[in-house]
Amino acid sequence: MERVFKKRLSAITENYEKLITRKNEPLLPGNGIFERYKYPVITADHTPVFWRYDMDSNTNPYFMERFGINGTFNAGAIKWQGKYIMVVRVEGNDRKSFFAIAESPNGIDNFRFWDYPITMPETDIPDTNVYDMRLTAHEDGWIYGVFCTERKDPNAPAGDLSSAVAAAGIARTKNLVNWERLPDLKTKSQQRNVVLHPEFVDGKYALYTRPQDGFIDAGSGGGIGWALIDDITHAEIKEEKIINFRYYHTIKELKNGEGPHPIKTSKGWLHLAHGVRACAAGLRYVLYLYMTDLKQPDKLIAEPAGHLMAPIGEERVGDVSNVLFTNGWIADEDGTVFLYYASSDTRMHVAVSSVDRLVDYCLNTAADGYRSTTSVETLNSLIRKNLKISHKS
Ligand code: M1P
Repeated sequence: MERVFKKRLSAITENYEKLITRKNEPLLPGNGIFERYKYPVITADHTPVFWRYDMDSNTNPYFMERFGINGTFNAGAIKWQGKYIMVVRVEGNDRKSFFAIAESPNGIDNFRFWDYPITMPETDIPDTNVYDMRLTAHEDGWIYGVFCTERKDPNAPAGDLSSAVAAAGIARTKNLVNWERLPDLKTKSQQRNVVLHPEFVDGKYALYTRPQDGFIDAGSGGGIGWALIDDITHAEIKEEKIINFRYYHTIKELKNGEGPHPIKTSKGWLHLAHGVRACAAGLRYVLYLYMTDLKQPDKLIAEPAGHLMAPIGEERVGDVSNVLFTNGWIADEDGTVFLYYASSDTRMHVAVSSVDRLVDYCLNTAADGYRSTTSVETLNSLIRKNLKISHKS
């Protein structure tokens, strides 16, 4: 038996080290807007062997998994003490998600989890499931984590075991280890995809919101909202307005949601979001960009038509297939942008771009005209321009 234990321990540890230290490579030439990378940056197999296995041969003679990890996805991100940090949504085989930190020296590979997951304090009403944390290093000096806390709907009729209520949980930290849990965001509707803006606006905290009719259905919510908050330690939405609307026959017809907090650029705030539409295969989640005014972060100034990224290849398949979702990106001092995205609620990937390139994409890509005819007009003007250039040369 000892032989089985040792053989499996050594094979699994060896595979794990190989995976963690594997060099990632850009997929070139790409589309000029960003480069995808060949390998996912974090998968369930990246979680430490000592999380998944009891490493004592007396209590685990077969060296079998004792704590299965189902997925590692929807990670918040931050550059902290020179390291690229992701706060990953780790989901166990028991369907419960929790947060755990993985760090990399370069942002594209060698992500390694810290020894322990985050112990997130609870409010008086225990969370059933927590997920999708957005990290904001706020100008008040705290690092905030705003995430979805899901609980069973207390008004669900007897026998209904799936109705749930989504709210925004708020926590803050100075060291990413010890977290202070603040009261959940008070709001009239259910909320998911709530994000804290990094600066005060009119002396107040500002939140991107996503009002929704039910746990799943964004319904009459209208799109990505905006609300100013007097006191983050007792956050309450008194007024909320929509700043990024949903439209018929677009990539965000059914739902949308802010990704990570926007990046401040000289031309305005650069926003990354997800959009959802329905099709015969189910829901299709894609990523898109938009920009808002530098002085008025709630005023839309540009939005290219359609998606920036949609699921391709292996990204299309997973626990919830046909989904790209993002809640983390890092803008480096030199303008490089590491865009972290999850595919199909299963694994994390990186795409690399720059602030200049993403702003160029936003400001110089045609907006949606909402009709086939307007798309053909946009294409024709590009073709005419290009053919003139090629006739000249
Ligand atoms: O399964 C896809 C995503 O669904 C939800 O996103 P949204 O609220 O926009 O529909 C979230 O549960 C998210 O975690 C998940 O990735």
